[in-house]
Amino acid sequence: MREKGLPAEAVLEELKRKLHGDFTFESGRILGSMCTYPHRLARQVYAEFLEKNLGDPGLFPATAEIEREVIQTLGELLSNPHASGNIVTGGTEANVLALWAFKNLRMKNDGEIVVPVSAHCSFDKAASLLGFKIVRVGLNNGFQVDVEAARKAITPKTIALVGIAGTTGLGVVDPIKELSDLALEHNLLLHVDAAFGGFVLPFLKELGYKIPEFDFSLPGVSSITIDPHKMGLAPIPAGGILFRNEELRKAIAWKVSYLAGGEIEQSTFVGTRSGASVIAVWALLHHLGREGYRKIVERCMRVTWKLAEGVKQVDGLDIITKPVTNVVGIKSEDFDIKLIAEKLREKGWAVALFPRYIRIVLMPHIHESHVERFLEDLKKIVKELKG
Ligand code: 0PR
Repeated sequence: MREKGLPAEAVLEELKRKLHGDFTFESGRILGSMCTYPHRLARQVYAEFLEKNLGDPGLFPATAEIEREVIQTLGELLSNPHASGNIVTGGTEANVLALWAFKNLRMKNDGEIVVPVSAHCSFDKAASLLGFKIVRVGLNNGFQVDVEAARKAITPKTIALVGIAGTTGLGVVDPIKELSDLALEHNLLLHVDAAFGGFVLPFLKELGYKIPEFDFSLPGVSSITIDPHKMGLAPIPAGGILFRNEELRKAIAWKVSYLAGGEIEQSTFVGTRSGASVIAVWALLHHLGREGYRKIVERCMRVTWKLAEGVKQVDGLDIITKPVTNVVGIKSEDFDIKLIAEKLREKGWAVALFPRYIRIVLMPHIHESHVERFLEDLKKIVKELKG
């Protein structure tokens, strides 16, 4: 550390220079991320209430009340105003918390969780932390979990099933109703990872898209992850974990008695945590409302169709499957997809590379003009590869 501090302006100058190398959402070049530029109001609110700490809610009871309201609103969005939960650091913490609760409720010596191969790696982290075994099951032609394979994977040690509503790779939705039936039939818990889809699917439904049920309206669903810092437009960190009822959440509740604000019950992984994040989510839910989120999702889907149609017209390329949400998988029978991704990155496009396809997420910061420029580069690359 330097002996004598620099003036604030000099520090800001230096930071601007140092951070120049980062991608920015405004550039429209970040095509492979599930995060986006936070909404202007959320940035303002976040900065204003930065000191609020939900790790000691006795000091900030009004902020704690705001969190309860946010959870209730998200619960309503997911067909259960009585859901119990927290705004956490992200989808990883939310998924770990759900499985932690399941473990505390059901695991004896060992336990297994049946998870689609398409699931996010946070489930592997959860298994490693919590000491249960993940049993991965394959997908059907629509890249959704194969429910029969899930059924066959159930053993006497199985505690729970996981379904995904908006997969990390392709944004598709597992047959959650069938998983819910399976969970009820075998007395298993069911966690739905809607980290991405939670802020997309309810609005697609309102826009008239045919969206299968995926939320608490299905009686077998025990918990849902829904992340405001993805399609909710909230600043990082803001994930969400909702349990069907208080009893499930209580399975991970810890009493902390010595705090300045008095004894509390904590059901998050972390102690000290951002109240500003939660307040920013509250502000967005109130400012945008259903109508605002519907408009955002509608625009994202328009851009998604434009990209999907454009890709189909490039000789040698195709989309993996018809987009269900604002995610497009680009594949090629003729060329090495890894090579195409490398060339796109050389041209300054930040795309995500999966084993068989390039994933593009049409987040709100991607406009039609960005898609047009991207398609031009894609065509150039394919032309080059053809020689
Ligand atoms: N569940 C699903 C379905 C996810 O897609 C993700 C992450 C998570 C859980 C975990 O969420 P956190 O990252 O909030 O813990 N999905 C994004 C992805 O893998 C994460 C991401 C976001 C990656 C922005 C890159 C990036 O630039 O794409």
